[in-house]
Amino acid sequence: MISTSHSLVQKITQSDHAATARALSIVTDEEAGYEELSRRLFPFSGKCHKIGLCGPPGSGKSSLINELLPLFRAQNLRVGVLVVDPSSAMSGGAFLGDRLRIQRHALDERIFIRSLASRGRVGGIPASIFGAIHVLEAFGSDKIIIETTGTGQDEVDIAEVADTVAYVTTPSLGDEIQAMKAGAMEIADIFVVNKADLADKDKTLADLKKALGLLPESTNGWKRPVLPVSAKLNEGLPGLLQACADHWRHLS
Ligand SMILES: Nc1nc2c(ncn2[C@@H]2O[C@H](COP(=O)(O)OP(=O)(O)OP(=O)(O)O)[C@@H](O)[C@H]2O)c(=O)[nH]1
Ligand SMILES: [Mg+2]
Repeated sequence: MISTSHSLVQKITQSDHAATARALSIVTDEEAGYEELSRRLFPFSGKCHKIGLCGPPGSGKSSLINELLPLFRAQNLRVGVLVVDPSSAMSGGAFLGDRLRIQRHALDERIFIRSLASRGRVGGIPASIFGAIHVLEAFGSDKIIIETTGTGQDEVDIAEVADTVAYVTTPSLGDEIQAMKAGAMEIADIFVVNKADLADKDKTLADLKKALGLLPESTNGWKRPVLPVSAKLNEGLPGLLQACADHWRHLS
């Protein structure tokens, strides 16, 4: 078993997609040997920038990832994507949609995409996400994007997992801002109003900025930007990428 995980890790570091997929199954399903594998993966951890995209179902997180991937690739970055899959908690084809939307990138050898079953609550982030991240770090990811509907009330907080948390809302969810859980407001480093091609965008932006004004200043001096974007029209994406990079620089 020891030699198996040794050669598996070697292959992962050579960006072998099959080995990476195999290792992800071992750590997320806690198959035999997962502890040994996790131990061997650990030295690769901690260097890569983890970006969490959270927000209500249908706000366009997967669509945004789909548009962000080519921008990361243009910067010659290697990217891992983990989608916390709500379809195990809700019936329906939510993940199928994600998959169809994102899968054209799966042919790119510098991009690795994987879904993880959510546990318990809808969008609840499974503890196995930490192991999955270690695998994608060994794969050489410069960025790991984690998509989840979960925010601050889940088994694992997205803020515990990601360095940068972007909260994605939309104009059509305007009322949601009033109802937005305090946790979600507080953990986000970047606010994204997607579907800015829709009417009501200005009201949503204003509501969000007002709500943010009521929050205490972030302790580390970071000013949380509110960014209108449209995944559909491919507008505002470079600004979102820049905000993620700025936040990462701010942290380090
Ligand atoms: N008008 C408009 N529609 C969009 C935009 N971005 C995404 N959509 C649509 O919104 C719907 C949901 O998009 P997804 O990307 O699947 O949203 P999601 O947040 O990943 O959804 P879940 O994974 O189910 O939580 C799809 O029908 C998209 O085509 C946008 O910028 N403008
Ligand atoms: Mg999605």
